[in-house]
Amino acid sequence: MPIPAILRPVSVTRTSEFYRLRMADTQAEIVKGLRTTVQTYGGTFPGPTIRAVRGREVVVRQTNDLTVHTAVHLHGGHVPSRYDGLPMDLVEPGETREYRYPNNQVAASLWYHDHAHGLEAENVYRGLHGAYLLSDPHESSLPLPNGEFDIPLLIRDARIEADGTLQYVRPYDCPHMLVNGKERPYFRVAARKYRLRVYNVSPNRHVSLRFADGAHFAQIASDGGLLATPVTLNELTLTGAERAEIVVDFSRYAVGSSVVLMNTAALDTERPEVLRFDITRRAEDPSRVPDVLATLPPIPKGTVEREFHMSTFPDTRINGRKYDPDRPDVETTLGTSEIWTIRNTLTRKPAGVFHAPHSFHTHLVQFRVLDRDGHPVGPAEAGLKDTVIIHPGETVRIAMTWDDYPGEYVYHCHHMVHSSHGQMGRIDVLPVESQEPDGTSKGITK
Ligand SMILES: [Cu+2]
Repeated sequence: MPIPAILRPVSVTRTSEFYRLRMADTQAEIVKGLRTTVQTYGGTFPGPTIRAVRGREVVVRQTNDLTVHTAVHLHGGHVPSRYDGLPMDLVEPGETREYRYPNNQVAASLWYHDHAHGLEAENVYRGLHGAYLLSDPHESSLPLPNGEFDIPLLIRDARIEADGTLQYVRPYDCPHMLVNGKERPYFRVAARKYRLRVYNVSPNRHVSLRFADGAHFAQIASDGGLLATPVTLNELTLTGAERAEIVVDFSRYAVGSSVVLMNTAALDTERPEVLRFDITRRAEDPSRVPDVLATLPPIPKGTVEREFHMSTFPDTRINGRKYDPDRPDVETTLGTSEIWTIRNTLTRKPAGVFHAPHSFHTHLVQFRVLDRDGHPVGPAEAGLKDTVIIHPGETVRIAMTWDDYPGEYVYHCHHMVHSSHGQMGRIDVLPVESQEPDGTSKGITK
């Protein structure tokens, strides 16, 4: 299993790191012995990992040397609208565009990926995705596994033909599971604890990950950062674009043995194996998982409520409408706290339909998940989130505050085949001056 290289800055100033990336086609060996043409950031599949530190700006100059439009979005990033990579804010072939990320949020496993209107699913599928690991002094001070024992796992599906061609097809025709760009790889580990940053970067599928022996592990972080306390699990479900950081202790295995990570949500026609860990050596392990990881901010007290109905048939829509970049669907005012009720209008999961759950994602903010069908969510979903799974028939409520940056943003299903077909809405965060004279905000879902 490859580990994506850490991108080196081209220059560093007192406040900022400057990076350059070129989007271009290249060839990768995804399946052993086959050459596959992919779209890349910086020539690697997936793209290189950007490491950022809270309080230091990251500036990325992106040059599009592909033949398709692109837009680069920092998923989970608290970023001004002009650097958000909105669907119509395109980098045309041959163009260069600078994105500036302030990194004024807590440590989190973010990722950068394509967001060009109508093309994001295919562009991400073809390779335009990479990890962006933000650290902060508090997180760095914890005794968690670090350095070579802190590893991102970018998991996704694909269809590779016998001649190596990467076919862009329906999700239930994608039998190849890739981790960091290789099909069902193995990873040589020491018999000690590892911090694994698990990403589901599949365009259109959720995964449920479990070790073949049912071993437990500790979840320490969700999309937007550390959980308050670690959560012990033996299965981890991640919908499209969700992340979880887990600490796995391989010291329970003998040197020379192996353990396989399986996807229990694989179709009957697919192999469930995702990744094999080979325990090859002993190692010192001064790391541990503290009982208390972080102090979470208070849950926003929403003063505005909105409802969103996510439909699948006859086409993927939100509140019956398809995304129109010229139509604001929601207007709010900077600083407003809101409660959003999101319902998956499918009443049950149709047999064999992979894309029945939706993956609800908001730009700009991390939200909190209040409840699922009226029941409080478990501790793994109680931290900072930017993406949440909505199963058929379910209603999920989330709360957020639209703070710091006025401007245009989007919210959408992160099953990217759905968003590419219009399951996305536009939210305009208005500056405070535009409040109504009586002081009420324009909290109206049109
Ligand atoms: Cu969807």
